[in-house]
Amino acid sequence: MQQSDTVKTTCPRDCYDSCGVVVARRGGVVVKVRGDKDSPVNRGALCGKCTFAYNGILLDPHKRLGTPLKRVGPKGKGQFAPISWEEALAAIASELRRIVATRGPHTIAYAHYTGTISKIAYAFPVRFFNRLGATEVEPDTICNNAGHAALQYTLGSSLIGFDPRTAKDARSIVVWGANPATSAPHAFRHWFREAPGKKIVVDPVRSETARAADLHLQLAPGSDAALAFALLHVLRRDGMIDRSFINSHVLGWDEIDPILDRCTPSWAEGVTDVPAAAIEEAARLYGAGPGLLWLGQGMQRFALGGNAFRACAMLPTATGNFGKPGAGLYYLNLDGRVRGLDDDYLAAPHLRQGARPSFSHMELAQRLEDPDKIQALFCWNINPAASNPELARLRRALSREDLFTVVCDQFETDTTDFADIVLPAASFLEFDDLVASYFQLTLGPQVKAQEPLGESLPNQEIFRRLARAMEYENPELYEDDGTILNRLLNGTSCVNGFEELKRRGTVFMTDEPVLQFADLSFPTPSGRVEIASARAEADGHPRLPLPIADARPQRGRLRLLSPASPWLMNFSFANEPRIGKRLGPADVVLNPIDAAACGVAEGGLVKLWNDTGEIVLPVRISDEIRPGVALSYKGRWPRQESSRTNVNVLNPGKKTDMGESTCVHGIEVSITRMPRD
Ligand SMILES: Nc1nc2c(c(=O)[nH]1)N[C@H]1C(S)=C(S)[C@@H](COP(=O)(O)OP(=O)(O)OC[C@H]3O[C@@H](n4cnc5c(=O)[nH]c(N)nc54)[C@H](O)[C@@H]3O)O[C@H]1N2
Ligand SMILES: Nc1nc2c(c(=O)[nH]1)N[C@H]1C(S)=C(S)[C@@H](COP(=O)(O)OP(=O)(O)OC[C@H]3O[C@@H](n4cnc5c(=O)[nH]c(N)nc54)[C@H](O)[C@@H]3O)O[C@H]1N2
Ligand SMILES: [Mo]
Repeated sequence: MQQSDTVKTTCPRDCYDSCGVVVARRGGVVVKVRGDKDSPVNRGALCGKCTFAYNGILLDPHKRLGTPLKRVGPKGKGQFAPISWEEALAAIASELRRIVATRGPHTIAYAHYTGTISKIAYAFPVRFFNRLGATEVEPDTICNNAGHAALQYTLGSSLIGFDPRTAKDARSIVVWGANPATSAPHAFRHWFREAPGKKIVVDPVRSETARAADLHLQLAPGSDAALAFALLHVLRRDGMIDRSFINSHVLGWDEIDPILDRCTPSWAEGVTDVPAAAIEEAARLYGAGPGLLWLGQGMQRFALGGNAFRACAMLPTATGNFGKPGAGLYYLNLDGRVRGLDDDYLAAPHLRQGARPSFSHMELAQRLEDPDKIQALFCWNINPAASNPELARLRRALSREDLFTVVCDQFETDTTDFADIVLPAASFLEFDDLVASYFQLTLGPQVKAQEPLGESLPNQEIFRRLARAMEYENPELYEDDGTILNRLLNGTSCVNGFEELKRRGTVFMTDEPVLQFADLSFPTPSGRVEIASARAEADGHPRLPLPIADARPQRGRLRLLSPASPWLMNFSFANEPRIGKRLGPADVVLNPIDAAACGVAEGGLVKLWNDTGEIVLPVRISDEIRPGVALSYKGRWPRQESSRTNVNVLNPGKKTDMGESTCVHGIEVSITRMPRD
């Protein structure tokens, strides 16, 4: 009889939760994946999407890529023949050598993001490209770089947030432009819902999170900075500003102070559509005592996203909401040092000679069109032929016969369709690694529960083998996982080595909540919170945040929002049949007023269009969104859709005011009713 046992591991999806997972196996083969009841984060549950995907496509040898593949048909058609690893690596090495010798290594681009956030599989491949001298497609520009840039100026770091456990001491929790009910389902259930403080949600959509709040400010998209200034106006008027904190720890309040005079709630009502009385109420709740402010990634994806972040960061600053229990601001908890993790070394930046060439995802289509700029493209942990802007243009550029393209994934995707060589990646159930949540201050082991399916390999092993094929000699390129894990964990006090972490599963860094900026020294040049930023000014930005908003869409046009879907994980899992059944066909949500103006009924078809592209979708009518807004969730795969595209065909790839980042929630579209056929 085959032996049955269980393995504790951690979900490495790009999600705030990083759930504890228990894997049941028989004879060393995974039979069931479920939540770990000992995990303080998910307390035994696993979300619906991961339950389906981890017990479905991830274990299915017919769905997973099992061998390296070589293109045998036209680009973009996904026609391949299996080849051996030896052949694949030799073919790649020979092309890379040729391009380095003829065009230079900077004409080799690599794109990667957060298909997995486990430490080694995320970062180790970058060592290879640093050694090669290739050009990086700036990872965060597809997601959250405007917020990073803004908080760098103001706080000196965007990576140190409040410890969510301090919510027990908070009188209010403001969730501004995030929808944890979808994007952090367990944090929503066990953190947001259970926290004792008053909840305020700022979102143009009446999301499930907004519905669970005490107060929902349903603002016009892109008007966040104006709202923040009006809140500050009321806080100042009502004596809720912390002057002693400002005097000791803030630069530039004196310059903001006179601007606040005109930022009355009634002025803001005109700019944001939030009733003045609701602004008064929100200021009263936030000003009442220690409060937490979560700035979501959704709220920096528009033209003035950086300015909006700087404006919102003034709220905890003006009220002294730092360095004490129940207080703080959170964007992402990604600073390895907070957990004692030495993760700066993971990508071995010293292997690079000179500056790191890079460009924004917003330029990917345009750059790939030009053979003088880009000769080869590598993708791993990312599916840009579904997730990037300017989708039609990008897919045309990816069709270039002379663009040598290598894609590493677990599945055939829209991006593998364009590859010359496809490399099969192992799943998180098939190798050891380490997962650090970007919300909770936890660490979790990723533990090998079975052998990789087929001939698939972990990212790190693939790039070790590629380094060998290139005959590179740097030892960093061959460092083994065990050594890396030990080095990473050396500085942590919460666990004594990887073996102990494997036994314990998800652990918190400390027993008590960590205080954000406990010593009230901020990692800015002045050591203070820099509302007025000389660095921003030197980079060509305004010295101060400004009380401004995105222009409203032109007459007859709508603002298209495409946030996270509860059933998809970014652009992953769309190929899981049980998820497809739950999702049904892609659609667009319109407010009854906009649906009536367009003359479309529930289920009717509309064309969404602008100068960049068009897509036809069925309509769902709901007042969960404001008039003037259209909503269509992200994550659809063009190769599976009857339209053969997704909403990213409408995204012109405009850059945010800071960080050259995505404006995906700033897209404007016209809508036209389509006849039924
Ligand atoms: N319209 C619209 N578009 C958006 C967004 C939006 O809000 N609206 N959001 C943007 C944001 S925030 C993001 S982060 C991006 C995300 O977009 P992507 O990064 O493209 O999507 P993911 O699904 O995270 O991951 C991509 C691939 O990684 C693969 N993968 C998983 N694990 C591994 C592994 O261990 N090794 C390898 N080699 N591959 C692996 C998965 O199978 C998947 O195909 O999309 C952006 N695009
Ligand atoms: N289930 C699931 N979970 C996910 C993901 C997923 O695809 N599916 N993706 C993961 C990734 S990569 C990321 S980056 C995060 C993203 O998760 P979040 O940080 O929650 O961001 P979004 O889902 O993009 O958008 C959140 C909210 O921002 C609102 N919003 C849009 N425009 C504005 C605006 O102008 N102002 C304000 N105040 N709000 C606005 C949207 O209506 C939406 O409800 O989630 C992660 N978790
Ligand atoms: Mo993201």
